[in-house]
Amino acid sequence: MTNQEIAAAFEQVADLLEFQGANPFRVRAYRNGARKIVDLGERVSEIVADESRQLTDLDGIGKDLAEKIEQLVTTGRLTQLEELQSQVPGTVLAMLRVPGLGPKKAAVLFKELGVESLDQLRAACDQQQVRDLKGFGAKTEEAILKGLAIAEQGDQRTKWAKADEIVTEVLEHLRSEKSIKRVEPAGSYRRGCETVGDLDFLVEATDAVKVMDHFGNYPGIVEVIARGDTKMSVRLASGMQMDLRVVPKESFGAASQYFTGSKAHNVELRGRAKQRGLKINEWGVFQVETDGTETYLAGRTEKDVYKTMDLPCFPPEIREDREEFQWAEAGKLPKLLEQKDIRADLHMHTNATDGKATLEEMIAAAKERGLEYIAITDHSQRVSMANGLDAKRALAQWKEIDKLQKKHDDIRILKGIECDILEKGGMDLPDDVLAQADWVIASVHYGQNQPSEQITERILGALENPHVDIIAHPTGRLINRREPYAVDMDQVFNAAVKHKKMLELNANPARLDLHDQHCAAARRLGIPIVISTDAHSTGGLDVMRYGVLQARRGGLTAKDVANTLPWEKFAKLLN
Ligand code: DGT
Ligand code: CA
Ligand code: CA
Ligand code: ZN
Repeated sequence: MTNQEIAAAFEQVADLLEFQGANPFRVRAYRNGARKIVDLGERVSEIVADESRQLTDLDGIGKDLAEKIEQLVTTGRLTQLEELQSQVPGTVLAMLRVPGLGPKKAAVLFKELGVESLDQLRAACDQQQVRDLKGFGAKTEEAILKGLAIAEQGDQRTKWAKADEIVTEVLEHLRSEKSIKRVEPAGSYRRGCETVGDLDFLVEATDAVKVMDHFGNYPGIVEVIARGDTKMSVRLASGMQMDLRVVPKESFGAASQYFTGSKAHNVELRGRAKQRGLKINEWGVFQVETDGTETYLAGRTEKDVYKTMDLPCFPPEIREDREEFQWAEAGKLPKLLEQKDIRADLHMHTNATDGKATLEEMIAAAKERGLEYIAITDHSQRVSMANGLDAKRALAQWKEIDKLQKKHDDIRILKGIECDILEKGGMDLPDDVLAQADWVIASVHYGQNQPSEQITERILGALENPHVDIIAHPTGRLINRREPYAVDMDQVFNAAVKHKKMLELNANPARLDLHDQHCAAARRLGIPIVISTDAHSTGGLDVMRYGVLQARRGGLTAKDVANTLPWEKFAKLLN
């Protein structure tokens, strides 16, 4: 069981207790526990397994939480959570997941209006009953309606980063079974999609029964949905489904190809095969004779499968039936970006604003990660919640950076700022201040709900400012939580070309903004993309890999990404 899953269970307990009107201190204990577990630098399950260590030694974890963690790790379940869930209707649980609607508000809706499902909630909002409740108002009602739309379109898809944690654990579990020769993930996870619906695993083994028994023992499984001779589907406590298939050696590549998808890519591939008198399925590639007999041609590796079609073994990230077949035919399959190509990280915060680490700690962490140049980009004054920098504090920080630069000759530290684009348009700091920075990021944090024309104007205004180098998280979406701004991206792309600006691919797994198709569009237009972590702690620097994956899905090569350039070349691009 991952730390994330344990934390999610505690968050759910807290939500349900709060919904029931439990003692706020009790509620807070669970929330604090959840946060502690997420922030912990190591796996809780390992501490449980280690006889020489005690969970209660961790700060913020008392005897009660420790017992619950042990139960979760060893059985994959939490009796207390199950009891609470049985006391509250399932439809109310769905309500708690509506963004903008916490357990407290849900309790009021339940008590005052008898609302206990998403449908009833929508009806109450439509009839404008919600705005009259104490502590709600028209704005809240609107926010709930928006949240409903997100909840209804299924927030059950899991963010890739979280899926990756689960996959890592499941692979480790599966590989401990000796009779398993090979196991590989497939599906949308392997294609690096920003969210995944369910997880797909392929196993090469001779004894399918043994494999499936072992798979079923994975802690955290709450339900076996189906089990056949070679296929098994299970559900995890988080609700995530996992499919496992056992395949013979001669079909492993064919099965990998088939179950990696995407469906659209497979449909195109099979259509092409048919034209050649071939048949491709999860068992292999077969020559179909006129009398209907089939001869096995290939299937051990994916490469063999594609080779029968004179196609290259496409990187999974681009198997979407977008441009990959044309690229292959023209012999122009891009050599996709790799993590090792990244030389710089140009968006990070320190504890001068809302970061956790000091300037020096961020520099040290960047060096540890082998970065050749970085930009320190704390928030500007408008972001008062984050203690944003005014002109004076920004200039003082840059002076400090000049000093530190002298101590570090092995990394280049850019004096940067993440400057807000004001609601009424214009930058949050005066031009003569921005002129003294090496690197200016422009961001929208306020007025995100403005109509398209207005918010687009603001961003175009920033692109026209000669001191601005780049727009951060250009669409503002938060996966599963917040829709993108109504910004007209075509205009943003055109302005970026015209004013020779860069665009950020924010690597935070909750943002991944620009999304993959935007990256592809930027590439076609020759707009340099900068992949940045937007780190708010030293550990935050490690999210770069999610951005790299997203860039690969957009078909980006090292050449398309500016922070792959050596410093001298990047400096030239800046000027
Ligand atoms: P997901 O789970 O919704 O994030 O997306 P996938 O792509 O993982 O889809 P999933 O789990 O339903 O199936 C895994 C792969 O299996 C899918 O990418 C392609 C293949 N596949 C599934 N159903 C079909 C089908 O009806 N036709 C074809 N050609 N391929 C299929
Ligand atoms: Ca899947
Ligand atoms: Ca599946
Ligand atoms: Zn930032």
